Amino acid sequence: MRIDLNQIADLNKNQSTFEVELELLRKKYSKKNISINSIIEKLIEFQVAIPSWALGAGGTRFGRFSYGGEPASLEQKLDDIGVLHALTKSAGAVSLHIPWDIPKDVQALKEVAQNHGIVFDAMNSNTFQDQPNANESYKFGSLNSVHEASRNYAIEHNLEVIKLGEQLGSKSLTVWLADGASFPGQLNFQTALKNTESSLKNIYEGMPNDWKLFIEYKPYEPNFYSTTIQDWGTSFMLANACGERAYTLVDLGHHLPNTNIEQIVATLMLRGKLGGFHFNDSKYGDDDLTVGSIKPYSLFLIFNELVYGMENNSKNPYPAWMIDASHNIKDPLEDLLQSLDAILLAYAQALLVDQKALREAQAESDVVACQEILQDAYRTDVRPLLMAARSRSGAAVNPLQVYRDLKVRDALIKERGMNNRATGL
Ligand code: PSV
Ligand code: MN
Repeated sequence: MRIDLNQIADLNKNQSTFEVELELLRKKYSKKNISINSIIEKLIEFQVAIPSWALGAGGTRFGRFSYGGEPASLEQKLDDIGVLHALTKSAGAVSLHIPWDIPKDVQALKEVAQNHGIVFDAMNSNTFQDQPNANESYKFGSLNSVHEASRNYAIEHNLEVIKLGEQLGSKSLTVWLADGASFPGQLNFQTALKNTESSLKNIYEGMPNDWKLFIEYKPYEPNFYSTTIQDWGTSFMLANACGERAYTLVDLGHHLPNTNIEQIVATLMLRGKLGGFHFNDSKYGDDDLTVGSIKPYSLFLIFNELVYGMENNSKNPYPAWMIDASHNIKDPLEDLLQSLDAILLAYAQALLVDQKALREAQAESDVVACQEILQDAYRTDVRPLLMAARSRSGAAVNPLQVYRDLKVRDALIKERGMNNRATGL
């Protein structure tokens, strides 16, 4: 399945009313010396990696409801990302999870990706599941394990993932560990942490010099008493222990309720240690819901800190953006289109914040003005900005509508049938 770019151009012709609203925005923001054109440029540049495991039905531990036309191979997954990228021009990267997605023919796969304009972003290792015929088990941990053989086995797996990533042109490895304890007393916390640090250092040493290591944290699940890398502080400490090219990765779903994620972002960026970012949304835990579906104001506040950090913390690398969500009842591609939209909306709102006025209001401790400035940006309808960015980059002005108008899911079902099952969780 490939989207015909002429069809997108044709459908865009009926969607030009946003130009009027754009002019109004231009007028309003030129008074504040905020350039609408440079915001549109930034929106066009913003690329979010799609994880290879998000293209099929996700499911929960209580069941899974299959989706027709799911991609059965890695090539088909790239084709699906190709659809998202053609419609939005903001999904120009894929993040692979190994061993869910081991390429059969690396060269052929690179060609498929290139044809779709997709690059290979961070590689993800998986030491939270035992694979068939595995020599060692991760049941009681991997990089933190009390068993040296399990630790070495997990280190070796990460080094293999790096080798594969090198062939694909990736430049980073994300390590998320399920390692922890389900019951008190099961683990010696200090030994578990020391083992994790030493294993991560081994992986770090095995990375090429131009690679980055992203260390992801999560408070609980699948272990419900303790997780060895439970929070940003632990990840930050481990990243510092590993070296300059090791960073913390923030996944929006990996915080206890009401955590101030925007403050975590600011702290990490101040120290140049925010390397990667996983987008999703949640009500209770790691719910992996569509980005912006539950807490759009929080997402805006987080983007406000990301924008500030990208402009003021030159030591912090440009973060690797990825959507890390799961789709239980929605068409996965429609869900990803909604997530991409929500990410860009929050980014555009944050770019509209009058930073100069905000600094002045902060300096005068004018709390009311500070809130007004932030909320003025948040309450601005930025959809015309996204539409302008898409129209200029050759994407669909209204991606979801075009996806439906072109009956993409029906075409995928016709091509692949009803019973394919994508690899992943
Ligand atoms: C774990 O919950 C996580 O956020 C990690 O990023 C994994 O790689 C991904 O989800 C898929 O399980
Ligand atoms: Mn994640």
